[in-house]
Amino acid sequence: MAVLEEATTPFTDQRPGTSGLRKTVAQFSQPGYLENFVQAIFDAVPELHGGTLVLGGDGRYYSDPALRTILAMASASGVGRVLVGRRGLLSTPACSAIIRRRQAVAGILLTASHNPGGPQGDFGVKLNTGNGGPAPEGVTEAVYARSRELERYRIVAEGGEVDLEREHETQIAGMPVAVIDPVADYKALMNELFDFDALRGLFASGRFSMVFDAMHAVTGPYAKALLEDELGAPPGTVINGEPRPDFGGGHPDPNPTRAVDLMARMEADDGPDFGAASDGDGDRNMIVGRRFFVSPPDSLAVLADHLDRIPGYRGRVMGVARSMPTSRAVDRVARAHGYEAFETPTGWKFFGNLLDAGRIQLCGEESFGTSSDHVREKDGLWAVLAWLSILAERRISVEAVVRDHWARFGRDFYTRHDYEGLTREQGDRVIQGLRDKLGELPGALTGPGLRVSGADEFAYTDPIDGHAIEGQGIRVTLEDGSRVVYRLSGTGTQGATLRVYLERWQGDALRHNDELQEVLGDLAQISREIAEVQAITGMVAPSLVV
Ligand code: VG1
Ligand code: CO
Repeated sequence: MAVLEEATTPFTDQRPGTSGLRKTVAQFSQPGYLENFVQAIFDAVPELHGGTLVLGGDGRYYSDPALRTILAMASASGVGRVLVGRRGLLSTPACSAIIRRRQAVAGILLTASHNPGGPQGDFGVKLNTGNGGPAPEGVTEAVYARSRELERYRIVAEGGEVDLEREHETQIAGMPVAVIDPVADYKALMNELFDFDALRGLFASGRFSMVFDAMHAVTGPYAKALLEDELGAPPGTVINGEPRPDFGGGHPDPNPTRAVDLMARMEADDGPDFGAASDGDGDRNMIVGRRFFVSPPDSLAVLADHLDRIPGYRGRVMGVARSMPTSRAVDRVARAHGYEAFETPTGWKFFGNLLDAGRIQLCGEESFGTSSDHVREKDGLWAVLAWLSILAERRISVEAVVRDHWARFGRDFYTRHDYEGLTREQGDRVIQGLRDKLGELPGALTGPGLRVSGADEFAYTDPIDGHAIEGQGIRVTLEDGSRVVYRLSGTGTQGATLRVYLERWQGDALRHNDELQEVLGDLAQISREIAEVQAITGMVAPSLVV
């Protein structure tokens, strides 16, 4: 085989974020840029020599050339075998499932998740390890270190010709390559967890309808195969179901602001009973009822309350976890059920050890991510099937399920305010400013008259391996128990985004109307006042409210 050694420039970039390397397409198309990072992966993950690699992505622009480069580089670096999704497609949770079911040693996912795609959009390379989860910090650090010293990468001359449109087995310079059905393993796994007959019964009842918005991203084929073909939902249940390189020009982030088609349908008088959407790579989910949005922390809490009634989980739920900025609603459910409850930093990789150790079976983040121990990633469609299971059993509306939850546990009013488009320097100044006054905040009286009762910066020690990490967000609590959390986004590709998370628990939630932002209005004001948002950023209000 002819292995070529090509020159590349050592990386001078900042370290990859929580979700691997995520950059603009323009940055990725610089000569040797993608190659540098990919070679660093092959060098830093020795298991790949002779091992099986799973390869795919959300189908975004630039995926095709990148797939072909990675295949030819894998061959040159001695990878044992590559399983690649047909048309280069694999959702993040499906990739995780395939790694686990087929004993692969790693996965490379070409995705920038919910970031927009297209020539002006973003691209990304994400590394998963043999447990099917995002590479832990030790591995990403090793890749990063290697990327900074690399001057050459290895690639075979042949390899650009693999037909990715059909399932078949082939080879590239001696390395076996299988082009596989992206959906089959995932569908089989869902069938093991959920009672498909019960879900079929729900659709067959004629008294239930749903719409799933795939946002022209990777979940279209998965949702059609599961909901329409397998469970009998009528054709047309899945909208925007054809994956497109630019996601149809949209922003594949499943929240009420971005999933406009779905929200419009759910507002209609004769709208569907149940709505859901997923993001670019299929790991996120938004759940909505008719004219009723379910906040992700509430969705997590409701799932925790019902999980042991779903076949795959009966009698084996021991614990649940949430990321720190996620509301504490799920903690109350854990207490009621006698489950252990964990609070982890933002980012799915922090759930990995707890899942591997069997300490938790369910986990979630406020950013529309929920999943269980069936994979080591967030799983958008899993959450949809879990909600369908609840609805099939209880035969009441989404709104009734959530209102019943609030009546039993109280309500955690919750919202996230994003201040986007800041410079890095502005973002850092906000966080540093808060850090500097952590000591003087407790006892301080805020403008709206509430006193601060506590302030700290979240640090985490992994209960399984003892790994410690600091600087994971600033937490401020008020005397009435409300909480304000501040952190900077780690997934953006330009500038900085300040995320401010607001929450207030009320036991008599049913007495309130649904004016969420009103209930949290004073907290929003307090959050800006404490962090001096206007003085530092010039912004008087968030640019995105979720
Ligand atoms: C965001 C979310 C975080 C999530 C991460 C990756 O990170 O807040 O909860 O784990 O995206 O999600 P940040 O640092 O921008 O706040 V995904 O769908 O890109 O895997
Ligand atoms: Co995602």
